[in-house]
Amino acid sequence: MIAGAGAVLAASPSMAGESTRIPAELPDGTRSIARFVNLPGKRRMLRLTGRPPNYAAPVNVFSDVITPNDRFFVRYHLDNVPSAAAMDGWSLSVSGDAVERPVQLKLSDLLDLSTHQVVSVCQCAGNRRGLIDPHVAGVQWTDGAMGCAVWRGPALKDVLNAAGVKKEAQEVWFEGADKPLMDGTPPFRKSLPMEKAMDPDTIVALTMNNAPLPLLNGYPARLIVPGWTGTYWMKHLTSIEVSTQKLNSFWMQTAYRVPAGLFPVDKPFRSQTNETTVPITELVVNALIAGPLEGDEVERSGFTITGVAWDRGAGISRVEVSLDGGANWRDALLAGSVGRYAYRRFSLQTGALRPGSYRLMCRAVSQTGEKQAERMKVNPGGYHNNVPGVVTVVVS
Ligand SMILES: Nc1nc2c(c(=O)[nH]1)N[C@H]1C(S)=C(S)[C@@H](COP(=O)(O)O)O[C@H]1N2
Ligand SMILES: [Mo]
Repeated sequence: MIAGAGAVLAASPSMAGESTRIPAELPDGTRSIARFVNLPGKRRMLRLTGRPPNYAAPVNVFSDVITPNDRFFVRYHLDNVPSAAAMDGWSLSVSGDAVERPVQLKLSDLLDLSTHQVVSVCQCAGNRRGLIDPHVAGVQWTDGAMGCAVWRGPALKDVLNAAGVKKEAQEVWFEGADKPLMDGTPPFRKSLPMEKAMDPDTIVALTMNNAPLPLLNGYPARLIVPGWTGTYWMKHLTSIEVSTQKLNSFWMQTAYRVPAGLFPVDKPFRSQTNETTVPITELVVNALIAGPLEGDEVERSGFTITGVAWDRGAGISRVEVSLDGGANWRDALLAGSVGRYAYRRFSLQTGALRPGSYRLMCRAVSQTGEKQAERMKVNPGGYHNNVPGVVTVVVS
């Protein structure tokens, strides 16, 4: 007889292990090149493209609410990631037609400002794009184009105030150190509306999980925009402009947009809105099973289903789990919150089960009553996929 906790451990040997799976739903072209690889400062990440570097975390990483730095996903649009050496003597310029006096801030200047901490999910808008059927163009992400970390640094508003913000300011524009290699490739530039830029939780992070930012996650400084998709989280931040104008960049006006009205938000980004499309901004509520893993054999005495749920910052009110592909749902147990923008861990103890195959699913509801979509809200970018996924396990 195996008793108590021992039975749970024995029931799901791979829960503590690593997912080695390259999802079958990915398009063939991606499956044939996708590999789990180590890279500087990272271990066992799923490489989807090498140039530019795009690496997803394996799903077992999300058994914890904090994603370790060496398992945090990597997303770049441009090929020439700056070297750590190139960041020696780094400084940040704050200028634009809506500041009183342009300033050039050194790292020591940022360290002189008061430090703010936020625990937040960074999720690519295209997370789980590769699992959409039919496939749409873009990096064919699994569910690992996200992570949650403890970020620390000065509030962006304090950085902007060092230059003095004029009342006519409309947007804040951002640029990083990675520049296009070829003429004609649009530089990666993004902007925020004043309200989000002045939010005390929007920070210029200098550390991630109490360590310097990994190079591939934006060393030495990156923007943290809690509740908003990763595209605004500018890495290797070098230039900030406070402007009376909207930013006309490819990455604001063409890419990262969704059909107007498809994904309701609390605070529209008005200066970047047109009649047909809006920039993708606030996250949608979502949840993911991190264990057991697809294809696992589990004990008939029962096992624990665990995972994380997250949303745009309202907080998670409920997670339900199904063992039968969505026919019946049970409430999962929610662990304590580590922050409104962070992952919230959930678990469900199945109890004894008959032999057979089980289709595990989970779905979350936010404090405002936002629910996950039952069917993909089709959009050209394949953004905001929060349709519950299925993990199939076998009880033998
Ligand atoms: N400088 C720079 N910052 C960037 C990007 C980029 O290509 N260059 N990509 C953005 C996008 S789309 C995402 S999803 C996040 C990913 O952050 P990560 O690579 O630290 O996981 O960074 C954002 N910041
Ligand atoms: Mo992204």
